[in-house]
Amino acid sequence: MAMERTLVLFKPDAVQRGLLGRILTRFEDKGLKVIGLKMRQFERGLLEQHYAVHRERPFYPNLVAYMGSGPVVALALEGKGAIEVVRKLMGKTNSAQAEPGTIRGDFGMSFSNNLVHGSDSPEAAARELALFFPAPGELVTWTPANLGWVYSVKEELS
Ligand code: IDP
Ligand code: MG
Repeated sequence: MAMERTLVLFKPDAVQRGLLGRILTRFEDKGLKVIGLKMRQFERGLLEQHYAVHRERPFYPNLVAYMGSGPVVALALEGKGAIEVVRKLMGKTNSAQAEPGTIRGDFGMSFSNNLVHGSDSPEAAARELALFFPAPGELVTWTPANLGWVYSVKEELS
């Protein structure tokens, strides 16, 4: 499995409800490496681009308005198969149907206000990371002290 990078957003409901720490802990506890982190109230144009694949969907106008309604935290994560790992930790889009144990399953009830975004493919991850972390140096290359314990050095890191 390849080392991947993926974009996570803590949506305005996660910020307003004071869930940033608990949600970030899910990702850290799993062994994913944080390589970028920022809080902004993002501009409408950027959010429209981010969700451009959903432009024709009925929920699109509300989605863009909600994502621009307050501060959002953008997080870049790295790990083996990180894109799918993050999607699994998030749970199903409709929080009411998301499995207990997932972020949406444990903290949410809503379809739209579902706390987190995670890229859904390598192509989406590359596009979204470039949108939210455009400047050189915004993503940090570093080696966690416990990397050789999170993964098998012989089987997974060489
Ligand atoms: P995802 O976030 O699980 O990848 P997508 O289908 O990519 O889900 O939809 C993007 C976001 O749009 C969702 O996270 C949710 O906030 C919102 N959304 C998607 N489908 C609906 C819907 O049917 N009703 C209301 N909001 C929706
Ligand atoms: Mg999606």
